[in-house]
Amino acid sequence: MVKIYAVGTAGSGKSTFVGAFAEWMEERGFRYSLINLDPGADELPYEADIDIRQWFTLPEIMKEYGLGPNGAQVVGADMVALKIEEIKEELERTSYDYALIDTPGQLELFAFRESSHHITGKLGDEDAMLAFLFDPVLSKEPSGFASLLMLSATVHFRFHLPFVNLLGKYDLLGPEEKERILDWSTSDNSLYEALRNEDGMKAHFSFEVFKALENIGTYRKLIPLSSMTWEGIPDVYSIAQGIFGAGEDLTAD
Ligand SMILES: Nc1nc2c(ncn2[C@@H]2O[C@H](COP(=O)(O)OP(=O)(O)OP(=O)(O)O)[C@@H](O)[C@H]2O)c(=O)[nH]1
Ligand SMILES: [Mg+2]
Repeated sequence: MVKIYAVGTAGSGKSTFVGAFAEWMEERGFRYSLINLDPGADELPYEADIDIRQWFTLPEIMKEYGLGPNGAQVVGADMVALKIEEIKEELERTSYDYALIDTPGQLELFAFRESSHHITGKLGDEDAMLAFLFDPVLSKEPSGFASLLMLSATVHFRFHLPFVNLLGKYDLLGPEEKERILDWSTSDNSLYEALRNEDGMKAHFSFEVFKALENIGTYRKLIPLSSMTWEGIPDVYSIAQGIFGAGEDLTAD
């Protein structure tokens, strides 16, 4: 079973992506499981087959441990890992080709806590990949875009799983913005030029960041994604299929 983890900064569109991907699969008669690992989720735009909130929610953790929302998020992230055996058992009751996994709003909890490795490892990381959503507003500025590349590289470095970078909420960007951002993602020259034109200290720092990115070799095409128009969803499916060869061949469609 191929597992696709939706990751990204708070509000980048992870949950909506999971919901849209599920609808897209549903329309094609594909079979999938939806897993919510975010105990802080209020309302989800999809019906989860396995929902961490069936065991605990953020308000419950806050109350039980006398914590504020941030402390409770940290405890919640570790508590998810403690439930992973049960999640795995539930998942194994299905024999679907795909599992779409929604992660907590705070990217750093998923990216930096050891419990996340426990989660991906237990669920099986040999057929798992990360779909990293770029926030479109942050992506509009060269330094914001470079920061997201850095963040995505950091997440990649932490997990060593195949991943795709997605330019989220693509429908919200204007034609010129779309072209500019996609250009930055494929041509290091154009990103370099854009960073150079940013002002003062920021430009110097951005340039150093740029050099680091260039050395790491994180240049890769961003896939435009809109959970509203479904643009990009077939691409994510095809990439997953290309890596793992699971599910039905889209080209046969
Ligand atoms: N126009 C547009 N809006 C989107 C898209 N994806 C998400 N949104 C909106 O962006 C907001 C945040 O989306 P969510 O899916 O909740 O984002 P999230 O990353 O799960 O948020 P947290 O879990 O709170 O971090 C919602 O109002 C969504 O309707 C998209 O592709 N296009
Ligand atoms: Mg969410």
